[in-house]
Amino acid sequence: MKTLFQIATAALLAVVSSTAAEKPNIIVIMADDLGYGDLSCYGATVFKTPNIDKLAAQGQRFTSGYCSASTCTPTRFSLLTGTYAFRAKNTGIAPPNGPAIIRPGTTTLPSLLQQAGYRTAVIGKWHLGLGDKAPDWNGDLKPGPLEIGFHECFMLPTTNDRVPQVYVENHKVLNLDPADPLTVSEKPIDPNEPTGISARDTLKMDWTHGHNGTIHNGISRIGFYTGGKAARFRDEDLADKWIEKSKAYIAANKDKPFFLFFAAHDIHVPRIPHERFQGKSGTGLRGDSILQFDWCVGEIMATLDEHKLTENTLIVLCSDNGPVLDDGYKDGSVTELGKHEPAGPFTGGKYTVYEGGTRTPFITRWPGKIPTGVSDQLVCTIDLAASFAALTGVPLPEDACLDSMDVLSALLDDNDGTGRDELVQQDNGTKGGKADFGFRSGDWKLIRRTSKYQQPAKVSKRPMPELKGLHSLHFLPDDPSEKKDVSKENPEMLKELIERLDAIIAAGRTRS
Ligand code: NG6
Ligand code: CA
Repeated sequence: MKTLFQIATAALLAVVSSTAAEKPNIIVIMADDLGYGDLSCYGATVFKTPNIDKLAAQGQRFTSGYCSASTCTPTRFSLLTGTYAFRAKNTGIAPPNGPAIIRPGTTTLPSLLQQAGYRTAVIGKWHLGLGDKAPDWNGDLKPGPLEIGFHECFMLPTTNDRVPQVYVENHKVLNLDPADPLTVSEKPIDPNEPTGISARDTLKMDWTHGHNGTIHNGISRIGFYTGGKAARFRDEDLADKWIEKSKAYIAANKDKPFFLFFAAHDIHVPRIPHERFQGKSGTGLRGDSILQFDWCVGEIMATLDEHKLTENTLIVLCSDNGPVLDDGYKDGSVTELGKHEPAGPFTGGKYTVYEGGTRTPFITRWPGKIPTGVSDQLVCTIDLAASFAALTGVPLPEDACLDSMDVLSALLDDNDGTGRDELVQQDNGTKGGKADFGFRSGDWKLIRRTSKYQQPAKVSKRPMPELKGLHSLHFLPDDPSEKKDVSKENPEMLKELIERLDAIIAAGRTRS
């Protein structure tokens, strides 16, 4: 039984916290496969990203900003649920017919913001599955984003190298003609439909591995589909469509707090930016796609200016995993790379637990609230749920967002804010439910693999370090590129970090 004093104190605290809460618009811009070195504000010199550079100059640019995994689906799972993906089943790269991974009833970043009174939307790539057992392409595509906290969505169901090339608006495939139903399969459906193998000579972009299923827009994909012809889009138009929809969403919600998850498809394969960006970066279509992404960021910033929302909008720019060059298509990413370093000073990239796999661009801007500068605080995309809940005054349920840390002061402050002390990094985590782990603790980094096999990242002309065992230990200030295993010289530290990682895994949560 509570005493009157306790009730009065609780009521007072509630008033204090609700008045302390702020409700700026929040836009999370997540790039796809964008590496630490892919922006000129992070050291790229071969081409320039002026819009993102401007965003960074007006806010904080983080040097230890991470995503939680080195592939898309687990990072997005963790962004939205605030829980490490390795704790949940089936959080590896989602296939074309994969069901909804985040189940209705889960507390999510957008559901928390809905509680705070926000309008919420996701525009862009989803890649977290749709439907109860599988997507019902010709019916209602649910559960999906609308069942876990988004009021609206306009998106690409998985990735654009996976079938089908259609937009999903709320629960429906957009422009689907019922007379031409859409069928999606892992196996060939119609033997007469040309594929990347049977009609390889007709392709406008050849494949290097996988990606030899159904052909659409001259590009063969992962998987097969028939029908839905009127609903199919051109790859070249994706970014323009995301911007058109985002502009409309911002305009429609300019008078209330809104949350936009702008999930760009750039710079994932197939890298087919709009014709106006092709050939512009000097590093092939991969760099051209970075220019397109930069344009998108500029359009979002201009839209905020137009509606006088800039001062009242918190933007977080991040990536879903580190960079990759050849990810299945001959798109010039290797041959035209030149001296560009997609992972900056780091080793590895997408699919790896080296720093290059998860240490990625991370920028926050909120004019007047966030001082300008560079921050070395450790922050991660998984922390946005708890941090936005703290910002907007929404209490986190005990059993939700199990690994999301409130790093709001680090996101908003100039270096005196508090970031994380430690972070678990993972790969795609599909090896029988296990994952390769990176574990950063202060300046130390433990790498722990499940096998000696390490998918080569090949994102740099610099060679990957040679693997000697399942563990390695690195002291990042001396060895940012994780080339020097110092575990022999520091057996105590190695032991401590392995035990700590095991404890984090066993505890089932890290948020107290
Ligand atoms: C891999 C694909 C790769 C990419 C990745 C997902 C092959 C050989 N490789 O399986 O091209 O689609 O999945 O990328 O098919 S992610 O950024 O969405 O995680
Ligand atoms: Ca990705």
